[in-house]
Amino acid sequence: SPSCPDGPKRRVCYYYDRGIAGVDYGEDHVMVPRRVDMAHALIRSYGLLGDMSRLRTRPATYDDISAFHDRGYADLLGSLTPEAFAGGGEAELTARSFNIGEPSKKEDPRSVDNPPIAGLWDYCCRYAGGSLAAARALAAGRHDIAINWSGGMHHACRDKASGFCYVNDIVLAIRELLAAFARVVYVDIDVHHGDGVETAFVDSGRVMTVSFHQGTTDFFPKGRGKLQDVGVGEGLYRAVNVPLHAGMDDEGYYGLFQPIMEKVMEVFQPEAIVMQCGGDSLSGDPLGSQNLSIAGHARCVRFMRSFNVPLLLLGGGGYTINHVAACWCYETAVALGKEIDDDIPQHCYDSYYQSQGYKLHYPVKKGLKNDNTNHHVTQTKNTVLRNLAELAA
Ligand code: VJV
Ligand code: CA
Ligand code: ZN
Repeated sequence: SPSCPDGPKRRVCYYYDRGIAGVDYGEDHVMVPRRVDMAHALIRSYGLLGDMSRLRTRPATYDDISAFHDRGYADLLGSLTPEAFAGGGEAELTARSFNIGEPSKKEDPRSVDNPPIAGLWDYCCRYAGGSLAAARALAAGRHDIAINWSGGMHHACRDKASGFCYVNDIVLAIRELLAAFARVVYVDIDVHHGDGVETAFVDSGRVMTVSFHQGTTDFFPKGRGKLQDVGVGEGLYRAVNVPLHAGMDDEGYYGLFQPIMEKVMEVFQPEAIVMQCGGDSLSGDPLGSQNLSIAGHARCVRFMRSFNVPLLLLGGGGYTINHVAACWCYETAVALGKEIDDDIPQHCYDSYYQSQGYKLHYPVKKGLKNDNTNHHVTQTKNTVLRNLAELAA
Protein backbone atom coordinates (compact mmCIF):
# COMPACT_ATOMS: atom_id res chain seq x y z
CA SER A 1 0.00 0.00 0.00
CA PRO A 2 1.16 3.58 -0.62
CA SER A 3 3.18 5.08 2.18
CA CYS A 4 4.53 8.39 3.42
CA PRO A 5 7.73 8.88 5.46
CA ASP A 6 5.93 8.13 8.73
CA GLY A 7 4.02 4.96 8.03
CA PRO A 8 1.13 4.08 5.75
CA LYS A 9 -0.68 6.83 3.88
CA ARG A 10 -3.81 7.83 5.81
CA ARG A 11 -7.24 8.14 4.20
CA VAL A 12 -8.32 11.63 5.23
CA CYS A 13 -11.77 13.18 4.96
CA TYR A 14 -12.42 16.85 5.49
CA TYR A 15 -15.65 18.61 6.41
CA TYR A 16 -16.30 22.24 5.70
CA ASP A 17 -19.68 23.92 5.55
CA ARG A 18 -19.70 27.37 3.91
CA GLY A 19 -22.74 28.35 5.95
CA ILE A 20 -20.45 28.92 8.95
CA ALA A 21 -18.23 31.65 7.48
CA GLY A 22 -20.85 34.38 7.73
CA VAL A 23 -21.86 33.77 11.35
CA ASP A 24 -21.33 36.89 13.45
CA TYR A 25 -20.89 36.82 17.25
CA GLY A 26 -21.00 40.63 17.29
CA GLU A 27 -18.81 43.43 16.03
CA ASP A 28 -15.96 43.24 18.54
CA HIS A 29 -16.45 39.67 19.75
CA VAL A 30 -13.21 37.70 19.90
CA MET A 31 -14.75 34.60 18.28
CA VAL A 32 -14.66 35.00 14.49
CA PRO A 33 -16.10 32.02 12.57
CA ARG A 34 -14.64 33.45 9.36
CA ARG A 35 -11.23 32.10 10.52
CA VAL A 36 -12.46 28.64 9.41
CA ASP A 37 -13.17 30.02 5.94
CA MET A 38 -9.64 31.50 5.97
CA ALA A 39 -8.20 28.10 6.91
CA HIS A 40 -10.26 26.50 4.15
CA ALA A 41 -9.07 29.01 1.54
CA LEU A 42 -5.47 28.40 2.62
CA ILE A 43 -5.89 24.62 2.47
CA ARG A 44 -7.30 25.02 -1.05
CA SER A 45 -4.50 27.37 -2.12
CA TYR A 46 -1.89 24.77 -1.06
CA GLY A 47 -3.69 22.22 -3.24
CA LEU A 48 -4.54 19.96 -0.29
CA LEU A 49 -8.25 19.56 -1.09
CA GLY A 50 -7.42 17.12 -3.89
CA ASP A 51 -5.75 14.77 -1.38
CA MET A 52 -8.83 14.42 0.85
CA SER A 53 -12.39 13.16 0.49
CA ARG A 54 -15.03 15.80 0.87
CA LEU A 55 -18.48 14.50 1.49
CA ARG A 56 -21.69 16.44 1.70
CA THR A 57 -22.63 17.10 5.32
CA ARG A 58 -26.18 17.23 6.37
CA PRO A 59 -26.65 19.59 9.28
CA ALA A 60 -27.30 17.91 12.64
CA THR A 61 -30.98 17.48 13.46
CA TYR A 62 -32.93 18.27 16.60
CA ASP A 63 -32.78 14.55 17.47
CA ASP A 64 -29.00 14.44 16.97
CA ILE A 65 -28.55 17.42 19.29
CA SER A 66 -31.05 16.34 21.94
CA ALA A 67 -29.28 12.95 22.16
CA PHE A 68 -27.02 14.83 24.60
CA HIS A 69 -28.58 18.22 25.19
CA ASP A 70 -31.58 18.99 27.37
CA ARG A 71 -34.75 19.32 25.26
CA GLY A 72 -35.75 22.62 26.85
CA TYR A 73 -32.33 24.04 25.96
CA ALA A 74 -32.49 22.61 22.39
CA ASP A 75 -35.97 24.15 22.00
CA LEU A 76 -34.64 27.54 23.06
CA LEU A 77 -31.69 27.27 20.63
CA GLY A 78 -34.13 26.40 17.86
CA SER A 79 -36.45 29.33 18.47
CA LEU A 80 -34.26 32.20 19.69
CA THR A 81 -33.76 35.19 17.38
CA PRO A 82 -31.84 38.41 18.12
CA GLU A 83 -35.13 40.30 17.62
CA ALA A 84 -37.05 38.21 20.13
CA PHE A 85 -34.20 38.61 22.62
CA ALA A 86 -34.02 42.38 22.14
CA GLY A 87 -37.79 42.61 22.53
CA GLY A 88 -37.32 41.59 26.14
CA GLY A 89 -39.97 39.57 27.90
CA GLU A 90 -40.14 35.78 27.93
CA ALA A 91 -37.58 35.09 25.16
CA GLU A 92 -34.90 37.17 26.85
CA LEU A 93 -35.51 35.63 30.28
CA THR A 94 -35.46 32.08 28.91
CA ALA A 95 -32.28 32.76 26.91
CA ARG A 96 -30.55 34.22 29.97
CA SER A 97 -31.57 31.19 32.04
CA PHE A 98 -29.56 29.07 29.55
CA ASN A 99 -26.58 31.48 29.75
CA ILE A 100 -27.28 33.09 26.37
CA GLY A 101 -27.01 36.88 26.56
CA GLU A 102 -25.60 36.03 30.03
CA PRO A 103 -27.54 35.95 33.25
CA SER A 104 -26.18 39.21 34.66
CA LYS A 105 -27.76 42.58 33.77
CA LYS A 106 -24.71 44.42 35.09
CA GLU A 107 -22.51 43.18 32.26
CA ASP A 108 -21.77 45.42 29.29
CA PRO A 109 -24.21 44.04 26.66
CA ARG A 110 -21.55 44.31 23.98
CA SER A 111 -19.20 41.93 25.76
CA VAL A 112 -21.28 38.85 26.47
CA ASP A 113 -19.55 35.51 25.88
CA ASN A 114 -22.62 33.81 24.36
CA PRO A 115 -24.65 36.35 22.40
CA PRO A 116 -28.09 35.55 20.89
CA ILE A 117 -26.61 35.54 17.37
CA ALA A 118 -28.58 35.60 14.11
CA GLY A 119 -28.86 32.11 12.60
CA LEU A 120 -27.89 30.46 15.90
CA TRP A 121 -29.67 27.13 15.35
CA ASP A 122 -28.43 26.85 11.78
CA TYR A 123 -24.85 27.54 12.96
CA CYS A 124 -25.08 24.87 15.69
CA CYS A 125 -26.54 22.29 13.31
CA ARG A 126 -23.82 22.95 10.75
CA TYR A 127 -20.78 22.70 13.02
CA ALA A 128 -22.24 19.76 14.93
CA GLY A 129 -23.25 18.09 11.65
CA GLY A 130 -19.63 18.24 10.49
CA SER A 131 -18.34 16.54 13.64
CA LEU A 132 -21.06 13.89 13.51
CA ALA A 133 -20.40 13.12 9.85
CA ALA A 134 -16.67 12.95 10.59
CA ALA A 135 -17.28 10.52 13.48
CA ARG A 136 -19.51 8.36 11.25
CA ALA A 137 -16.84 8.21 8.53
CA LEU A 138 -14.34 6.87 11.10
CA ALA A 139 -16.88 4.50 12.66
CA ALA A 140 -17.64 3.05 9.22
CA GLY A 141 -13.92 2.41 8.68
CA ARG A 142 -14.01 4.45 5.50
CA HIS A 143 -11.30 6.88 6.64
CA ASP A 144 -8.35 6.95 9.04
CA ILE A 145 -8.49 10.67 9.86
CA ALA A 146 -11.49 13.00 9.74
CA ILE A 147 -11.24 16.80 10.09
CA ASN A 148 -13.80 19.46 11.08
CA TRP A 149 -12.09 22.77 11.93
CA SER A 150 -15.43 24.43 12.72
CA GLY A 151 -16.05 21.99 15.57
CA GLY A 152 -14.37 21.64 18.95
CA MET A 153 -16.86 23.61 21.04
CA HIS A 154 -15.75 21.98 24.29
CA HIS A 155 -17.48 24.21 26.89
CA ALA A 156 -21.15 23.69 25.94
CA CYS A 157 -23.08 21.88 28.69
CA ARG A 158 -26.09 19.59 28.52
CA ASP A 159 -28.42 22.45 29.46
CA LYS A 160 -26.55 25.69 28.89
CA ALA A 161 -24.18 27.65 26.68
CA SER A 162 -20.69 28.47 27.95
CA GLY A 163 -17.51 30.05 26.62
CA PHE A 164 -18.73 30.87 23.07
CA CYS A 165 -20.06 27.27 22.75
CA TYR A 166 -23.77 26.47 22.35
CA VAL A 167 -23.87 22.83 21.25
CA ASN A 168 -21.14 20.39 22.29
CA ASP A 169 -20.26 18.77 18.96
CA ILE A 170 -17.41 16.87 20.65
CA VAL A 171 -19.72 15.03 23.05
CA LEU A 172 -22.06 14.22 20.14
CA ALA A 173 -19.15 12.91 18.04
CA ILE A 174 -17.73 10.79 20.88
CA ARG A 175 -21.18 9.26 21.51
CA GLU A 176 -21.31 8.36 17.82
CA LEU A 177 -17.84 6.77 17.99
CA LEU A 178 -18.83 4.71 21.04
CA ALA A 179 -21.34 2.86 18.86
CA ALA A 180 -18.42 1.40 16.90
CA PHE A 181 -15.39 1.57 19.21
CA ALA A 182 -14.95 0.17 22.71
CA ARG A 183 -12.83 3.02 24.08
CA VAL A 184 -12.21 6.60 22.94
CA VAL A 185 -9.47 8.99 24.05
CA TYR A 186 -10.23 12.71 23.98
CA VAL A 187 -7.23 15.07 24.00
CA ASP A 188 -7.62 18.84 24.17
CA ILE A 189 -4.76 21.28 23.44
CA ASP A 190 -6.94 24.41 23.49
CA VAL A 191 -5.58 26.82 26.14
CA HIS A 192 -8.86 26.45 28.06
CA HIS A 193 -9.95 23.39 30.02
CA GLY A 194 -12.28 21.03 28.12
CA ASP A 195 -14.87 21.15 30.91
CA GLY A 196 -18.01 20.28 28.91
CA VAL A 197 -16.44 17.09 27.54
CA GLU A 198 -14.87 16.07 30.85
CA THR A 199 -18.18 16.52 32.68
CA ALA A 200 -20.10 14.49 30.08
CA PHE A 201 -17.79 11.48 30.49
CA VAL A 202 -16.41 11.99 34.01
CA ASP A 203 -17.83 8.65 35.24
CA SER A 204 -17.34 6.71 32.01
CA GLY A 205 -14.95 3.80 31.79
CA ARG A 206 -15.04 3.98 27.98
CA VAL A 207 -13.92 7.58 27.44
CA MET A 208 -10.68 9.01 28.73
CA THR A 209 -10.47 12.82 28.63
CA VAL A 210 -7.14 14.65 28.69
CA SER A 211 -6.85 18.44 28.76
CA PHE A 212 -3.74 20.61 28.69
CA HIS A 213 -4.68 24.17 29.65
CA GLN A 214 -3.74 27.39 31.35
CA GLY A 215 -4.50 26.85 35.01
CA THR A 216 -3.67 30.28 36.38
CA THR A 217 -5.97 31.84 39.01
CA ASP A 218 -9.34 32.93 37.64
CA PHE A 219 -8.56 31.71 34.11
CA PHE A 220 -11.73 30.50 32.35
CA PRO A 221 -13.39 28.09 33.19
CA LYS A 222 -12.57 29.10 36.74
CA GLY A 223 -11.91 26.24 39.17
CA ARG A 224 -11.94 23.49 36.54
CA GLY A 225 -9.15 21.21 35.29
CA LYS A 226 -7.12 20.82 38.45
CA LEU A 227 -4.32 18.27 38.56
CA GLN A 228 -6.30 16.48 41.27
CA ASP A 229 -9.45 16.12 39.12
CA VAL A 230 -9.11 12.53 37.96
CA GLY A 231 -12.66 11.30 37.26
CA VAL A 232 -15.15 9.36 39.39
CA GLY A 233 -16.63 5.85 39.60
CA GLU A 234 -15.95 3.85 36.43
CA GLY A 235 -14.15 6.95 35.20
CA LEU A 236 -11.63 7.06 38.05
CA TYR A 237 -8.18 7.97 36.63
CA ARG A 238 -9.84 8.34 33.24
CA ALA A 239 -9.89 12.13 33.45
CA VAL A 240 -6.45 13.71 33.09
CA ASN A 241 -5.72 17.37 33.71
CA VAL A 242 -2.48 19.16 32.95
CA PRO A 243 -2.70 22.77 34.18
CA LEU A 244 0.06 25.08 32.97
CA HIS A 245 1.33 28.52 33.92
CA ALA A 246 1.82 31.31 31.39
CA GLY A 247 4.66 31.33 28.90
CA MET A 248 4.93 27.60 28.10
CA ASP A 249 7.21 27.01 25.09
CA ASP A 250 7.35 24.22 22.49
CA GLU A 251 9.98 22.20 24.32
CA GLY A 252 8.30 22.31 27.72
CA TYR A 253 4.88 21.55 26.23
CA TYR A 254 6.01 18.53 24.23
CA GLY A 255 8.05 17.36 27.20
CA LEU A 256 4.72 16.90 28.99
CA PHE A 257 2.50 15.99 26.04
CA GLN A 258 4.63 13.17 24.62
CA PRO A 259 5.19 11.06 27.78
CA ILE A 260 1.64 11.64 29.07
CA MET A 261 -0.09 10.72 25.82
CA GLU A 262 2.25 7.77 25.30
CA LYS A 263 1.21 6.44 28.72
CA VAL A 264 -2.48 7.21 28.08
CA MET A 265 -2.35 5.17 24.86
CA GLU A 266 -0.52 2.34 26.60
CA VAL A 267 -2.79 1.96 29.62
CA PHE A 268 -6.15 2.76 27.97
CA GLN A 269 -5.67 1.17 24.52
CA PRO A 270 -8.31 3.31 22.78
CA GLU A 271 -9.83 2.30 19.45
CA ALA A 272 -10.34 5.95 18.41
CA ILE A 273 -8.89 9.36 19.26
CA VAL A 274 -10.66 12.74 19.24
CA MET A 275 -8.31 15.72 19.33
CA GLN A 276 -9.45 19.29 19.96
CA CYS A 277 -6.82 21.53 18.34
CA GLY A 278 -7.77 24.95 19.74
CA GLY A 279 -5.36 27.56 18.39
CA ASP A 280 -5.44 29.79 21.47
CA SER A 281 -2.46 27.91 22.93
CA LEU A 282 -0.36 29.51 20.16
CA SER A 283 2.06 32.32 20.93
CA GLY A 284 0.52 35.80 20.90
CA ASP A 285 -3.09 34.74 21.44
CA PRO A 286 -5.07 37.57 23.09
CA LEU A 287 -6.86 35.19 25.51
CA GLY A 288 -4.16 32.63 26.21
CA SER A 289 -0.61 33.34 27.41
CA GLN A 290 1.23 30.28 26.11
CA ASN A 291 4.14 30.55 23.70
CA LEU A 292 3.70 27.64 21.28
CA SER A 293 4.74 27.89 17.65
CA ILE A 294 2.62 26.35 14.91
CA ALA A 295 5.30 23.65 14.60
CA GLY A 296 5.07 22.94 18.35
CA HIS A 297 1.26 22.75 18.26
CA ALA A 298 1.31 20.53 15.17
CA ARG A 299 3.93 18.24 16.70
CA CYS A 300 1.23 17.13 19.16
CA VAL A 301 -1.10 16.34 16.25
CA ARG A 302 1.67 14.41 14.49
CA PHE A 303 2.31 12.41 17.65
CA MET A 304 -1.36 11.40 18.02
CA ARG A 305 -1.44 10.47 14.33
CA SER A 306 1.57 8.19 14.77
CA PHE A 307 -0.50 5.64 16.76
CA ASN A 308 -2.43 4.72 13.61
CA VAL A 309 -5.74 4.74 15.47
CA PRO A 310 -8.83 6.38 13.83
CA LEU A 311 -8.36 10.09 14.53
CA LEU A 312 -10.91 12.92 14.60
CA LEU A 313 -9.34 16.40 14.41
CA LEU A 314 -11.46 19.34 15.57
CA GLY A 315 -10.91 23.09 15.90
CA GLY A 316 -11.78 25.16 18.96
CA GLY A 317 -10.47 28.48 20.22
CA GLY A 318 -7.92 30.74 18.57
CA TYR A 319 -8.27 34.50 18.47
CA THR A 320 -5.53 35.76 16.15
CA ILE A 321 -7.34 34.63 13.05
CA ASN A 322 -4.37 34.60 10.66
CA HIS A 323 -2.35 32.46 13.12
CA VAL A 324 -5.21 30.00 13.62
CA ALA A 325 -5.90 29.63 9.92
CA ALA A 326 -2.19 29.02 9.24
CA CYS A 327 -2.07 26.48 12.08
CA TRP A 328 -5.07 24.45 10.93
CA CYS A 329 -3.84 24.49 7.32
CA TYR A 330 -0.46 23.16 8.47
CA GLU A 331 -2.15 20.51 10.62
CA THR A 332 -4.24 19.43 7.63
CA ALA A 333 -0.93 18.84 5.82
CA VAL A 334 0.35 16.92 8.87
CA ALA A 335 -2.76 14.71 8.73
CA LEU A 336 -1.95 13.99 5.09
CA GLY A 337 1.71 13.30 5.88
CA LYS A 338 2.74 16.14 3.55
CA GLU A 339 5.28 18.88 4.07
CA ILE A 340 4.08 22.24 2.71
CA ASP A 341 6.02 25.37 1.79
CA ASP A 342 6.37 28.16 4.35
CA ASP A 343 5.46 30.75 1.68
CA ILE A 344 1.72 31.38 1.69
CA PRO A 345 0.34 31.10 -1.88
CA GLN A 346 -1.59 34.00 -3.33
CA HIS A 347 -5.27 33.63 -2.52
CA CYS A 348 -8.35 35.61 -1.50
CA TYR A 349 -7.23 36.19 2.12
CA ASP A 350 -3.50 36.65 1.60
CA SER A 351 -3.48 40.26 2.84
CA TYR A 352 -4.30 38.91 6.33
CA TYR A 353 -0.83 37.37 6.44
CA GLN A 354 1.15 40.52 5.69
CA SER A 355 2.07 40.95 9.37
CA GLN A 356 3.75 37.53 9.32
CA GLY A 357 5.61 38.22 6.07
CA TYR A 358 3.26 35.89 4.13
CA LYS A 359 4.86 32.93 5.93
CA LEU A 360 2.91 30.07 7.50
CA HIS A 361 5.28 29.77 10.48
CA TYR A 362 5.27 33.12 12.28
CA PRO A 363 7.85 33.62 15.07
CA VAL A 364 7.01 33.02 18.74
CA LYS A 365 7.65 35.73 21.35
CA LYS A 366 11.40 35.82 22.05
CA GLY A 367 12.34 36.31 25.68
CA LEU A 368 8.79 35.86 26.98
CA LYS A 369 8.93 34.76 30.60
CA ASN A 370 8.06 31.08 31.05
CA ASP A 371 6.37 30.79 34.46
CA ASN A 372 6.58 26.98 34.28
CA THR A 373 9.70 26.07 36.26
CA ASN A 374 11.44 22.78 35.47
CA HIS A 375 10.52 21.67 38.98
CA HIS A 376 6.80 22.41 38.42
CA VAL A 377 6.76 20.67 35.03
CA THR A 378 8.46 17.58 36.46
CA GLN A 379 6.08 17.46 39.43
CA THR A 380 3.06 17.76 37.13
CA LYS A 381 4.35 15.04 34.80
CA ASN A 382 5.14 12.66 37.65
CA THR A 383 1.75 13.14 39.32
CA VAL A 384 -0.10 12.46 36.06
CA LEU A 385 2.06 9.41 35.23
CA ARG A 386 1.53 8.04 38.75
CA ASN A 387 -2.26 8.36 38.34
CA LEU A 388 -2.11 6.66 34.94
CA ALA A 389 -0.09 3.80 36.42
CA GLU A 390 -3.14 3.02 38.58
CA LEU A 391 -4.94 1.95 35.38
CA ALA A 392 -2.14 -0.37 34.37
CA ALA A 393 -2.15 -2.12 37.77
O1 VJV B 1 -13.88 34.72 31.45
C1 VJV B 1 -15.00 34.63 30.98
C2 VJV B 1 -16.26 35.04 31.76
C3 VJV B 1 -16.49 36.41 32.01
C4 VJV B 1 -17.88 36.95 31.90
C5 VJV B 1 -18.16 37.45 30.47
N1 VJV B 1 -17.20 38.47 30.07
C6 VJV B 1 -17.43 38.85 28.68
C7 VJV B 1 -15.81 37.98 30.17
C8 VJV B 1 -15.50 37.48 31.59
C9 VJV B 1 -16.16 35.51 33.11
N2 VJV B 1 -15.18 34.14 29.73
C10 VJV B 1 -14.10 33.74 28.88
C11 VJV B 1 -14.61 32.67 27.92
C12 VJV B 1 -13.51 32.03 27.12
C13 VJV B 1 -14.08 31.02 26.15
C14 VJV B 1 -13.00 30.27 25.40
C15 VJV B 1 -13.60 29.36 24.35
C16 VJV B 1 -12.63 28.33 23.82
O2 VJV B 1 -11.51 28.93 23.21
O3 VJV B 1 -12.10 27.50 24.83
C17 VJV B 1 -13.32 27.37 22.81
C18 VJV B 1 -13.94 27.99 21.65
C19 VJV B 1 -13.60 34.91 28.13
N3 VJV B 1 -12.30 35.22 28.03
C20 VJV B 1 -12.24 36.34 27.25
C21 VJV B 1 -13.52 36.69 26.92
N4 VJV B 1 -14.34 35.78 27.45
C22 VJV B 1 -13.94 37.81 26.08
C23 VJV B 1 -15.21 37.84 25.56
C24 VJV B 1 -15.65 38.92 24.79
C25 VJV B 1 -14.79 39.99 24.56
C26 VJV B 1 -13.49 39.95 25.10
C27 VJV B 1 -13.08 38.86 25.87
C28 VJV B 1 -16.94 38.98 24.25
C29 VJV B 1 -17.32 40.08 23.51
C30 VJV B 1 -16.43 41.12 23.32
N5 VJV B 1 -15.18 41.05 23.82
C31 VJV B 1 -16.84 42.32 22.54
CA1 CA C 1 -7.32 22.27 26.85
ZN1 ZN D 1 -9.95 28.18 24.27
